[in-house]
Amino acid sequence: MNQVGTTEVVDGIGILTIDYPPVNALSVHTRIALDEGFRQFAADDSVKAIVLICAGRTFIAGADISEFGKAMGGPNLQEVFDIIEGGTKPVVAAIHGTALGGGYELALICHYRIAVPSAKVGLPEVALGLLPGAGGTQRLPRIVGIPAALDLITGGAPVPAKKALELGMIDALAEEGKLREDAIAFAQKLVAEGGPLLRVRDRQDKVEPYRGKPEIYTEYLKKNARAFRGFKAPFNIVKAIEAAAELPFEQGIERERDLFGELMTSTESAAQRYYFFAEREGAKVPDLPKDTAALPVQSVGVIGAGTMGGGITMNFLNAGIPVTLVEREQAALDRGVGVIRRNYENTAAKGRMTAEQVEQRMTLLTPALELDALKDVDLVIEAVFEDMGIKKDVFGKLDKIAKPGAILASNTSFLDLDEIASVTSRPENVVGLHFFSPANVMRLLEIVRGAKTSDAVLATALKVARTISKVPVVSRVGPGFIANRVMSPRSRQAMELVLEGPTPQDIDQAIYGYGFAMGPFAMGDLVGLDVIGRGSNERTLNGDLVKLGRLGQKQGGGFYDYDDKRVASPSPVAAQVIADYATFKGVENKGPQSAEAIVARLLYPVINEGAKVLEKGVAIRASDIDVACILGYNWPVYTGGPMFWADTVGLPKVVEGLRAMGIEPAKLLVEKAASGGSFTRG
Ligand code: 3H9
Repeated sequence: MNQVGTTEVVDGIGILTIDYPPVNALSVHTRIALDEGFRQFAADDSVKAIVLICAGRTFIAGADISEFGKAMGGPNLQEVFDIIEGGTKPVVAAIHGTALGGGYELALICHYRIAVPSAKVGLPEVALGLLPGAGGTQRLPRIVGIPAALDLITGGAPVPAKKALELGMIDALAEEGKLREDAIAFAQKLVAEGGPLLRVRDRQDKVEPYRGKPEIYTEYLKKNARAFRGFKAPFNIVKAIEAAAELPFEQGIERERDLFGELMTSTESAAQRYYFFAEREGAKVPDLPKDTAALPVQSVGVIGAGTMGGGITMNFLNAGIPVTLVEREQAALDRGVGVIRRNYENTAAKGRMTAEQVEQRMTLLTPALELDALKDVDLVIEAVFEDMGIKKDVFGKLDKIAKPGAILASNTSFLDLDEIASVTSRPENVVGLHFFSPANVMRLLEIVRGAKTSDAVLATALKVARTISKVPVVSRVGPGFIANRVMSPRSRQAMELVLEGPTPQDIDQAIYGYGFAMGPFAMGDLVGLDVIGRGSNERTLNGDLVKLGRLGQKQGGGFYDYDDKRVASPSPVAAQVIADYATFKGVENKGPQSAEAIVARLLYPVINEGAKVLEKGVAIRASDIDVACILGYNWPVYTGGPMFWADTVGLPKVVEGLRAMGIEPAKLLVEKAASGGSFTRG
């Protein structure tokens, strides 16, 4: 047996322990260990039942995603599963941590599943653009029925053990910390009772009632049309689950295999698998020594109780970290605290939190009117108005108030962090923590590393991100950092293109068709054209609409007209304003364009800006740009983000497209295109 598997026999129970850090993925080594362990126990007459358990932080968390697309060595998963399922001795899967994907499918092959209360089980393959390809789509419906299986597999969320027990996904709960003992006792009881072996594949009771009802699936797809749009996996999952109801088990497995194969070779899944690793790469900073110790952050101060400050505050309260929230005026402070409370109460009203939890969080919050209240906190995050003068004033004062060693962070979204840091006596303790609005919901956190930010402060910011469940990407100082900067050409191009012929609806539809939730004009109307155009004295298209009282959805329409229910329709008034503005700018109307051309016009420049951000070392790697755009701007994840998409399109085509638009491609982009290189592959 290799080092991944260990076997022992305790009172007639064979115990196979898998130990393959970090998450016991079903790599070739794990498959060999399973294969050898189960064969050994099958041949050992002293073994009456078997417990499969894992060492480390979790049960098996799934197939080894890094093996996908490569030649598979050793026994394949099916061969291993056949040995277990075809065996004559009862097998109990003993689950802690997370039994996910192929890991939970393996547990479903076992005759019984026992888990500690803190464990979670589930089939999250959909997030990788896949479906459970090791029998999960055929076995889970046989346990939970068709409707629950549809939600569980297309949703992919891991199910906590107690809920899993209610659903039948596990058979028993073990005591926390006593999994091994309880699993052995469970197995011994099975031996003592000597009943027949139950195989999930043989069960019919839960699927039978749904046989011959194709409308279940069409209705399900209709109901979820919005959520599934653009993805491939949910559609194949629904087909596979239908097969579980309609076909004999073996044929269902074949159907699952075909549908899995289709997904495995799709661009969507390749993009989503790339994204899985990309999210985890963001926290890795090559020049940050691995052993850099993070500073303790046990208390936080937030300056500014507006939307941003309030959202930031909630992240820490959610993580159990006390926050002192400072605002200048009592009324604004009360308003900010009130919004936080209301947000929690709304969550509680939806049943996602208890009233007690609301109070627990609120007691962690200390509202204050003076910066002096921040003298003892470990980390201060400034979220005041985006103005260099104001920020410098705040940091100057903070520097005198905050205790030595406290970290001073700014939530600035485009100002020069080094200039802000320069007014303090401790620029090494200054860092940018750029949250995206709503800050309590959006998962992206851009960590801005100033010229003088110390390693310890950077390491702390990365740890803070993990503590508050954010996905970090590290940016150097530069205008707009990563997400805002690379995405800004999209709206600029839209405003230019709309003068050349394509209408706002043509452009919005093309961008929606690409996979964004909304096009730039619908978005502008939603945010408010007065808000977007604020601060500019020049004549602009937005400004012309605002002058006519067209502020967007909230008043008078904007690029669109809106009815009472805020349903949009094309606006003849806006069309005239656009035509007049085009005349003023001397732009000739060249007529409509294809959706493909519109997408290229708006999004190739984003790729170009991404290349510049990389070239200048603002972003560490292309995948950080993709993560920032996907999480910060809802760029459709199944395209992989702008840089992965650029590689899918082909860099020479992007270069050519940019030149045709009169845009000079970034040097890095040109070089990669010429040398056959890529941003994200290899
Ligand atoms: C599948 O099973 C297909 C089958 O149906 C069919 C087959 C035929 N493989 O997330 P973390 C790495 S598809 C390889 O930071 P956490 C991860 O990259 C699979 N590597 O930890 C990271 O590496 P590094 C279905 C994996 O504690 C390290 O482990 N399963 C895998 O926050 C730690 O990860 C899933 O989709 C993997 N499967 O969360 C589950 N998983 O340290 C995917 C993790 O170098 N995994 N790594 O950056 C997860 O959801 C989380 O990792 C988990 C732990 C909840 C398990």
